[in-house]
Amino acid sequence: MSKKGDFEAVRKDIAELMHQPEYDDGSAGPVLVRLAWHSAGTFDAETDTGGSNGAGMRYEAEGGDPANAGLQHARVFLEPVKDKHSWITYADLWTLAGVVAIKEMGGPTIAWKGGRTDYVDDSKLPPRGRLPDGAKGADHLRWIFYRMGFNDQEIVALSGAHNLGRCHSDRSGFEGAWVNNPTQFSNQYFRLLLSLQWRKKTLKSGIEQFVNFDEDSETELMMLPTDIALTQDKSFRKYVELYARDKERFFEDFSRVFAKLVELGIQRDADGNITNTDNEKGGYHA
Ligand code: CCH
Repeated sequence: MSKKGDFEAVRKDIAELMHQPEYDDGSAGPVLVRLAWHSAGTFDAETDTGGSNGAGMRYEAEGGDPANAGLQHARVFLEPVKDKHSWITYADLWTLAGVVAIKEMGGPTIAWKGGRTDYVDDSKLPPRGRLPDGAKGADHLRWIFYRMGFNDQEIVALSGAHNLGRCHSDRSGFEGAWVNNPTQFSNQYFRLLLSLQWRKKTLKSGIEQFVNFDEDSETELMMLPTDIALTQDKSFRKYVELYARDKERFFEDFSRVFAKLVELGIQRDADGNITNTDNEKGGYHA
């Protein structure tokens, strides 16, 4: 048990659980990043509902959303950290784990503040369908991400997280990894989007994705229809080109936009305390 508020101790323990030789590509990192993103990516600016505060994914209404299939693995990885530092809220733990995982996998430092609570306000619960559907196109991406308050450049920067991890046929139905080294954060995803020829492939399940056979590694890489849409839409493509040629710029923009993602729906006072949640009902004051 660490001292209440000792986020450094929590960061250290998250970093230590990253190495998981039996799991996927040997790292818990990618699925932790996806957990952070899905916990926050339900936000709707207009109704001020959804977002990471409240850690609603612990409950069936949100956790059982098919879009969240597989994220129980991430939550299970983090359970020993929660046991050890029981003062931390799940809402803080999940978002912090994403930030730590990105750094551990060679990505940028991302600003992060604690203070989220685990109090679930039923009136703020997001309905299902708030997360993006990989089978769709550019209009769908805008519809989903504009709702959270992101612009085209931010959508492309965030999509660069697909440098990490893979698709699982028993989770989303899609199959495979986007890049050859899916536990190393880089701008490879953008470079491959532009440099390889992607052809449509229909999986046995009937699901369509894009693939390229990589001669060097003798593995088949994949892209979702939404990934390919980033190269077909003029406004999105500009930023795919920028991030493919300028890794530093991608790291900077990704860092800023991921920090914004995990703060969606959270208002803070000058001291950093969250002001728009019922702190009396649980949680930790920053
Ligand atoms: Fe994603 N993502 N994502 N994604 N994603 C999947 C996996 C990961 C979409 C669909 C999918 C973001 C945006 C989108 C990660 C991070 C981010 C999968 C496979 C699908 C499908 C799931 C499976 O089968 O396990 C779509 C559509 C969008 C639209 O923009 C954003 C934004 C982020 C983070 C900033 C990461 C990481 C993974 C890998 C997870 C793993 O388990 O390896």
